[in-house]
Amino acid sequence: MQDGRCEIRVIDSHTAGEPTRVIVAGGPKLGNSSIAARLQCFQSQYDHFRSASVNEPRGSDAAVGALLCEPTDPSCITGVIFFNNVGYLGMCGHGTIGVAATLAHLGRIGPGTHFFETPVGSVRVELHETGEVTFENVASYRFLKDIQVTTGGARVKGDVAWGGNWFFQTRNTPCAVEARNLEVLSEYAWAVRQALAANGITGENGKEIDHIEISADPGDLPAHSRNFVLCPGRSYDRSPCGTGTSAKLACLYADGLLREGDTYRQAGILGTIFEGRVKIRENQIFPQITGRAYITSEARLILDQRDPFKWGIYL
Ligand code: PYC
Repeated sequence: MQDGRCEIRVIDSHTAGEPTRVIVAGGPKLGNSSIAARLQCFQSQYDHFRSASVNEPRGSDAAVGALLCEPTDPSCITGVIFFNNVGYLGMCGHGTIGVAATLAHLGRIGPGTHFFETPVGSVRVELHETGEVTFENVASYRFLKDIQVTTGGARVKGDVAWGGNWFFQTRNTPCAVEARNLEVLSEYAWAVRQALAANGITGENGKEIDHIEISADPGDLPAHSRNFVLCPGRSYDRSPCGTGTSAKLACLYADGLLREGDTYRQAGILGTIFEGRVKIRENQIFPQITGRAYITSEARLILDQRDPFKWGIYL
């Protein structure tokens, strides 16, 4: 804090429409423990930094933040902790692509292979000469198949799967999966999330299922399916969701509907597309997702101690 104010330096990008705000300087100092332990420290001691950087009035409900930190694994170029308007993420696919684009923008990486250390494991990131990015996610898997809940009298059936975050994957939908129906889709997905919680349906080890993915046929889009993904803070993913696509690929592979090396094109609610494949190692499914991010701004967030909302609108 200097002259009653402090500054956080950020670089903003969007990946297939979904924003990422990377904190490159001025973030909290979280020590040298594992990235998962540093996430706990961020959450318990510095949560106001999360709110200040992604919540209004500086951010938006859709913004995902990424705090860069020193990796513990020397083969990684950076550690990264992802967060959003209500809390923290294990991994973030669109965010990983955004971090790669940001590091390239800063001249810290060039085309080639790099590793990022996240709270749920290391991910391999390939920056292509074209500017596209492919990341190989942490091992992904289906945990529960054909789970059924009822909401508003309607039965909803789907799978619970891990793709770096916990997802409920369903093909049930109250309307066409198109941007004109965002409000109806959001209400429905929120009700599904609440019904899962009310029925005690969780991910492994009781972990909350905080992402709901509704998949449908892609219509005229050059894709295999189109999705709508509701994120933990009730905002929808503008991109096809990298961790959601990973969880979906794991389910498709488990059902014999996708083979190693096949390309699966996942469209999101805005019509933007991620390309996915799976790699199998030691009987585990490693999704590989390709997309592209664009840098939209470089900024210094100013936290003025006289400002009643210096830590964001923090409800
Ligand atoms: O791309 O994995 C993703 C993601 C998670 C939440 C928002 N985007």
